[in-house]
Amino acid sequence: MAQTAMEADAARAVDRDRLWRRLMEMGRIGGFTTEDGHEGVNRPCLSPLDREARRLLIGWARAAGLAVAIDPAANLFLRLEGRDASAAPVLTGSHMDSQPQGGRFDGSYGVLAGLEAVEAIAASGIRPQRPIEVVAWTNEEGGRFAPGCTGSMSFTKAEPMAKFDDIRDAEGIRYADALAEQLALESDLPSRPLGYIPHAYVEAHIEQGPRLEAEGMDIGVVTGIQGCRWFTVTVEGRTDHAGTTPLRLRKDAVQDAIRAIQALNALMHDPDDVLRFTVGSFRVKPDTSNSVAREVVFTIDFRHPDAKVLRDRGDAVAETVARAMTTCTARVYERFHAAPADFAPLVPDVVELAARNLGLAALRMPSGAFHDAQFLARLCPTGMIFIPCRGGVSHHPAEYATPEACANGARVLARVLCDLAAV
Ligand code: HGY
Ligand code: MN
Ligand code: MN
Repeated sequence: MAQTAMEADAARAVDRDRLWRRLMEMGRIGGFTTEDGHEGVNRPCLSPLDREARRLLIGWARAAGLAVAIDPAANLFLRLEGRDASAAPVLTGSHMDSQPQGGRFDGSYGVLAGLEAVEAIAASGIRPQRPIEVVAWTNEEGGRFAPGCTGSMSFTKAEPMAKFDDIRDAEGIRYADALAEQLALESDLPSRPLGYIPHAYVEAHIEQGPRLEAEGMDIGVVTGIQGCRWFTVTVEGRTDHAGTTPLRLRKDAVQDAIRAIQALNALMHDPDDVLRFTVGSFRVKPDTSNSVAREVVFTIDFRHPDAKVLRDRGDAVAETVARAMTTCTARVYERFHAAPADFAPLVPDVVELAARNLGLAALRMPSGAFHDAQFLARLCPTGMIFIPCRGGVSHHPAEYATPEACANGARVLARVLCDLAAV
């Protein structure tokens, strides 16, 4: 049978309702309903909720005849065997962990669309030349243990896994201990060594931005991912009585932290609004209204598609903070640095052709959000398939994509996987 005919069969075999049922069922693990009726998800990585979600996924995968395995970073693999079992697999997938105020689609969609596409390929009677694997990466979000992408950075050797050992969550639990617990509780799963070179990697994901919806497009053909740098700034002063201490004698960590953020706003100013600069966490100690703050810890999330801007402005963060101090001292620690990733044309071209063969409107575009694909791109031909999400909203309980949009992405993915695994 001709390749394109097989791809068409695989896309037709995608079961829209089954994918939607699974997305909704998965969304109930760590799910919550907001006062205004949105269905959010709070599913931290390496948690009992994460393990519950993985067991649900494993059950579906095994029922579909896929082989399950886990690596030392707790990355979870679901494998459809190929005619040549020794060939480098085509890899697809995403992540199962969410932001604390996350949605039902960020990450989960890419894993479940991958499972759906692989099941559709098998159901259409295609035995791909290469194995196809669906992966659920550990800790993409970095919500519990910062930074994110520790699973894919370990898999791709972007960083040694041991580098993450002593990261602590808000309760003081070490990443290494949470990982060891996950591996122990999933010790019934076949284990495999850390890392291999995939033949190619393709990840389906909601856009997490407004363009596809605004431009009436069905599919985003992702061409690359902007760079991202995360910093933690610690401003140290001295706590004093709020009623008796004259301002001229204070070492007020909040006031100097505000000065530092104002100076960083100036550093990061971009009249073209391409640069992204976010202070998302701002923690004060002792955090009482009648004591002068002795410490502020705030985070910086800085992103830009241009490597030079990312380097020049990012490298100026520490001195900008230091210059802003009047009575306090400051420490700046960089905890994440993902260079901009430009995808080689191979996979984006296959994605665009698959969308066109399905009669879907496709738009070539970069990703503003980071993804595990950013690290896979250093290892093998990589691409992403975006689907529209309502209002571009993400990292929010109101995150939503329609059943048809989800199925479209899985249909494109099924064709792409067939194509990439054929030789
Ligand atoms: O933060 C990000 O860009 C991703 O959604 N975790
Ligand atoms: Mn994501
Ligand atoms: Mn996310």
